[in-house]
Amino acid sequence: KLQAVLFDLDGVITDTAKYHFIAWKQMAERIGIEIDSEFNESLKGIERMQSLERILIHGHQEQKYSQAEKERLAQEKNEEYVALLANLTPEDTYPGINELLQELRENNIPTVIASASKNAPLILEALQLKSYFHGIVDPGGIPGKPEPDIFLKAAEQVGADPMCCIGIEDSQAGIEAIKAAGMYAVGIGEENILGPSGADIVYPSTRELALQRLLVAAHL
Ligand code: B16
Ligand code: MG
Repeated sequence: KLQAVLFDLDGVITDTAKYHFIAWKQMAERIGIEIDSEFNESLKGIERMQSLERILIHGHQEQKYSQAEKERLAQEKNEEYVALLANLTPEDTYPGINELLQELRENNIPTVIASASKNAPLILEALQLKSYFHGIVDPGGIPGKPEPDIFLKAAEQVGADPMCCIGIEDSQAGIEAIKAAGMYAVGIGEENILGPSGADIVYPSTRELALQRLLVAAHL
C-alpha cells in the first residue's frame, strides 16, 4: 500500500529548472564557458557546488579557481537565480500538481519535498504550496543525488517504508537516487533521457499525474 509520495521540486512542481539553467549559463559565459541544454541535463538535481565543479570540468577550468573563488562564483549564480525567482506566483505551479496534492490530501497520503535545493522553502512559499507538504528535507550535510539519502530522509520524516513510496523526478540523478532508495520512480520528461537512468514510468508532463494512475502503475 502506498505510504508516501516524495516530490522533487525544480522541474516537477514548477519550471524553476529553466531559471537554474539561465543563471548557470550567464555565470559560465562570464568565465568563458559555453553550456547547452544537453549538458544542462547533467546538472539537473545536482547540488550547487557540485554543479559548479561539473561546469568547470566541462570548460577545462577545474584547476583555475581557489575554493574562495568557487564559492564566489556559486554565490553569484545563486543571486541571479533568486532574482529570477522573484517572478514566481501560484500560477507557475505545473499543471496537474495542485489536483494531485489535493487528491493525496483527501486520501491521507503524506507528501514530502525531496529537493537538492536550499531555496526550496522560498519557492514553496511563493507558490503558496507549503501547507500541502508534511515535510521538506534539508539537503545540507547529506550526500546529494544520485545518492539515495535525500529520498530516504524524506520517507523517514513521515515514517514510510521506502518500498511503499513513489518518488517523482525530472532529472537523471534524481531517478537514480529514487531507485537507489528502493522506491518506485516516476519520471517527468523524456523517456530517452530518464528511461536509461532507471525510471519505472515516464510521463511527458505533470498533467498525466493522477493518484489512481500512479497506484496502478506502481502496484501499490
Ligand atoms: P540551489 P531539485 C536541484 O533541485 C536543481 O535541480 C539543481 O539544478 C540545483 O543546482 C540544486 O537543486 C541546488 O539548488 O542552488 O537552489 O540550492 O531538482 O532537486 O529540486
Ligand atoms: Mg528536479
